[in-house]
Amino acid sequence: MMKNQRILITGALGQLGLALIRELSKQENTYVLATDINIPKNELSVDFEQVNALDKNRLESLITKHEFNCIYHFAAILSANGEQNPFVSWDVNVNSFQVVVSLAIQHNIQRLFWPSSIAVYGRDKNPINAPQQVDMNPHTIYGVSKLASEKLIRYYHHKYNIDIRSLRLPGVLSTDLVGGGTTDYATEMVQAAKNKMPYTCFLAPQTELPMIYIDDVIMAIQQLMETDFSVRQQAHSYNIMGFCLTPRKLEVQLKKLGFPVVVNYNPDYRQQIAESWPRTTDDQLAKKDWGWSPKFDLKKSVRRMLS
Ligand code: AKB
Repeated sequence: MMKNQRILITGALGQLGLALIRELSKQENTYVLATDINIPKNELSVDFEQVNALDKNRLESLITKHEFNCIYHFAAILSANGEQNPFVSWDVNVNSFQVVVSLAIQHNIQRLFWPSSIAVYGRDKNPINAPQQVDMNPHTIYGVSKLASEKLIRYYHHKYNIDIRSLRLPGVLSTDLVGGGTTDYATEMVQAAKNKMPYTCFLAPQTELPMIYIDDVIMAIQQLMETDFSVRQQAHSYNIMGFCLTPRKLEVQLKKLGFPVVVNYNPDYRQQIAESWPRTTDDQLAKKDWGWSPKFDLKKSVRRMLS
């Protein structure tokens, strides 16, 4: 781990940011500044500034003031929301990446983390065990922007030797739901079960997608950020996944755990997005390069979310 970490987080009020803040707050010798375009609903355990991740001048003044040596860049518009306005989605997803990476190069930031997504795969993907490297033709602007940024990671790594670490994430189960994603149904259904409310699921009952529990994501991010890599190993967006889930499997699991949720199925445009993604991904490379091994299966994840 880097000694005296000085960390900047963009898009900090999303699912990943909030969980990472909780984890980083436990660490000694670590200063964290969380930033987001929105303001927090609840008090955070770290400093916060309201910043648009496209505002290069504002970010630069914060980098100069706080002398960060590490950035987690989470600001993004997710798959379902992205389809409402592809141009805005590209702007936020790719141009904020450009802003953050250019500042990181200019200010000698040692290490950056940026999450990619299974959305980089398209209809012509291998639906089962989707390989780490394969032709990719994403179906959403979110996937297109993630794939473009994956390519930029490689390019900037070769051109400027900048150390950007990345995971290609499946749907993430957590209690911090922010919204706008296609895999959000899982967190929404658990919330509904917890609150004894009926739930209308926007995906069909048998729609299979790869999923992961948030604690495994945070563990993976930390492992990846702390690994001493050879040059060859940097510049990958590593596939990782926990388990394969369908809405029906989740409904059954909730009932087994004593939460008799009533689920209605009413698939909408998000069904097409889900069907363009793989059902499972091959995460062998992450296992080989830095020892990835998930700890949470479906039952353990749902139990944790309900507790
Ligand atoms: C989404 O559903 O858009 C995200 C993702 C899979 O990247 N959760």
